[in-house]
Amino acid sequence: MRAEDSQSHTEPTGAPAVRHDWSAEEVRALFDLPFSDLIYLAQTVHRENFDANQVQMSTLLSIKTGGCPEDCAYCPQSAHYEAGVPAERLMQVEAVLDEARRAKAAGATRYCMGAAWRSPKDRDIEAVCDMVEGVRALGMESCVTLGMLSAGQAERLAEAGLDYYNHNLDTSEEFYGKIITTRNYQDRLDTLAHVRAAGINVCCGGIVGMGEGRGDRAELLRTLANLPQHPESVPINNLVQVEGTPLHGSEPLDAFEFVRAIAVARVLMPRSMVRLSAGREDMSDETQALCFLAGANSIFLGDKLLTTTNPLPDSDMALLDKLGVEAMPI
Ligand code: SAM
Ligand code: DTB
Ligand code: SF4
Repeated sequence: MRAEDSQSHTEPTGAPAVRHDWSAEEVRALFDLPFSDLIYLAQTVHRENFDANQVQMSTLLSIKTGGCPEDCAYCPQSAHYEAGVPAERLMQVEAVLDEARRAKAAGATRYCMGAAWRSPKDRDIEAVCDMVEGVRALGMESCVTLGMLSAGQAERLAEAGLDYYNHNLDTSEEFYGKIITTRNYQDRLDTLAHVRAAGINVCCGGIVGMGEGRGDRAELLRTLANLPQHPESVPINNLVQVEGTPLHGSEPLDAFEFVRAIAVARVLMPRSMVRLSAGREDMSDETQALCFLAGANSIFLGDKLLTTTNPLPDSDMALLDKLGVEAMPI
């Protein structure tokens, strides 16, 4: 586990302080650095905190697909759009654990289970707790993403041994209203506070390439870095454009701009795992290598994300092998 144990400003070790007071100007100035300067800074911070040749691997499974009442403009699982993803019921525990065993055999150390809910019902939480216990019994870390949680639901998941809860802020508070109208930014922050209070590690990041500006990307990362405690995992997703969703046909983000977002996340949250998340299928090997150089140290392994495709594990292993990158142990 890579929880930050100390996040104070004055650290007697001489290690650079983990900060929570970044100004908008400071973060924007990082984004605006010459590319080589930014990568050099991010790689330096990365090496101060991690083995630079290790990448953590998580595998995703959609345990409850489609029919979601929320209107997230990027998401093929929203019932508001026709993206060809039919609504399904929550999977049975044993079927989930069969998939988790396969993921472990393929090299994943964390199993992430996602549900297309606005928020879970208490009886759903009980079924998910069985899944969490089963995944942990396999010797894997567990992560779930189920939408908004009450304080009590977060405590119940903690009791079952849940290691991580994923809940993304997605973008800046200002741009958020252009992407989702059925919930607000504060709803997201409240769930993150419940997860943190329950003692579960926080996995929180966002999506870039949704038509937002550099200022929105900077504000997203600043909001994450200025939380009372940095999320232990920070997934940076590049929008996967799915036909039928409102964001299909958006102008794709320049690859260097994506790498900049990874680098700024690394500099702002030096001890967090920065995950090069959705969108890798549309990236060249060289862009992914630049992301690792910029401080990304986690990926999703497996040919499927939730409903969309991801690079084949064999091709990922070949890339990591070419780069001399090893799997990070738990
Ligand atoms: N329904 C829950 C929620 O939204 O919190 C959990 C599942 S939801 C699919 C998890 C995350 O997947 C979203 O917060 C979003 O960041 C990411 N995501 C969904 N669709 C995506 C897409 N087309 N491209 C990139 N990321 C996406
Ligand atoms: C995250 O930040 N990215 C993952 C995980 N958390 C749940 C989800 C990506 C979903 C991509 C679209 C899909 O496959 O449906
Ligand atoms: Fe529902 Fe989550 Fe998709 Fe939004 S991102 S529509 S909440 S499944």
